[in-house]
Amino acid sequence: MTIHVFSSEKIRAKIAIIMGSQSDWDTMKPAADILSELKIAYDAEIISAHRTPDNLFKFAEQAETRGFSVIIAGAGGAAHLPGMIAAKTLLPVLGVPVASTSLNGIDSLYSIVQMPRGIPVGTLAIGKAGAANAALLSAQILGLQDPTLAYRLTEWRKQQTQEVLNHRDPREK
Ligand code: RP5
Repeated sequence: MTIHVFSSEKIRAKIAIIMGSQSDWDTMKPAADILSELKIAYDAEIISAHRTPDNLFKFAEQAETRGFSVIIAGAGGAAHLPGMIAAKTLLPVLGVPVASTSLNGIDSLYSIVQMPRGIPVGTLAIGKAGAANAALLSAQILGLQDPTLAYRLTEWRKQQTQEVLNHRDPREK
C-alpha cells in the first residue's frame, strides 16, 4: 500500500482509493492524480470483493479509525466492491464503474448504481472521467470543513475554465 502525504506534518490519509484488481489502476489513476493536484493525502489499495472478501470486511471495519473521510471504490464486471464496502461503513462511498472488456462497463455501471434502498453508493460515470470526478467530489465533501481546500478547488475550477477560454479554436491543438 502506498501512503501519499502532502505536508511536512504527519497527516493521515483522508481518502481511500480502492479497486478490485491491478487491472483497474489505469482507470483509477486519474482520481489519484486529482487528489495529488489538490494536495489531499490518500491511500490506494487493491481489494477484491470476490477474491479477497475477508480483506474487504477488514478494510471497511477499520476505514473510519484509519482516518478516512471518503472511500472511492472502482470495480468492473460484477462490481460488488463499492456496495459491499458501503454496507459495512457509514463513510460516504463513491463508486466508479470500470469499463469491462465484454460489456464496456455497462455491467459495472448497473452493478454499482442499482443499490437497494438503504445502502447508498454515489455512482460516477464509467471510466477515467468517473474516477476524476470521484476525486473532485471527495474534495468538495472535505472542502465543506476545510476552507483552504475549498479555496484550492475554486482555483482548480478557474484554471479549468481558463484553459477552455485559451483554446477556443477547435482546429488548433
Ligand atoms: C473486477 O474484475 C475488477 O474490478 C476488474 O475490473 C475485473 C477484472 O479483473 P481482472 O480479471 O483483470 O483481475 O473484480
